[in-house]
Amino acid sequence: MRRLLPLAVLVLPFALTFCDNSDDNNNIIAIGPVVNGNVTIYDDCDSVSFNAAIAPGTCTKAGTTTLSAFNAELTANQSVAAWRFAPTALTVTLGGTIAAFNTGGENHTFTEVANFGGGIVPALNTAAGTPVEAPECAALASNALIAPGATFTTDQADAVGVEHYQCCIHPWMRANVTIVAR
Ligand SMILES: [Cu+2]
Repeated sequence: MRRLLPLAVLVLPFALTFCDNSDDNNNIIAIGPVVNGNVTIYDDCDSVSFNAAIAPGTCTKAGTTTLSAFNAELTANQSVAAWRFAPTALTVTLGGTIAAFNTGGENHTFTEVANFGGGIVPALNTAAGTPVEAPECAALASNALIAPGATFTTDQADAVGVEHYQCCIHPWMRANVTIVAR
């Protein structure tokens, strides 16, 4: 026991130094742990009818919604229920990110917008009742498309408040994210 004590005295100051550096690389004041969010992206496209009418590879899934059924529901409701984000409302802490996983068969985006608006497909915008394209969709980055099976992770939430996310292809796909202090 007598031999161990000097070693502990030597090691302890180093351990304290390491602990002290924990948040030097982060401008966000750490009060509690970062809570990130998860969103699942859903659609139900029938690959046969979608690929025949739009383009090969448009839909990679054997869903149950044919293109004509999709168009009929969109015309009737200005949205198609199976094309959605879940959840549509979630909370993350300051500094947190949101991982949006595409479990559907089509490309989608998870794009932060100041105000919900239309996307990049005029015909879908008209049918959805959002004829004016959101500026963030007009300026969509080439890597914003989330392929089936892929996950898109947002940047860190940098202010307390509510952030709006939408799909820039199917503009009725929306989520509100509340950012709270850590
Ligand atoms: Cu979409």
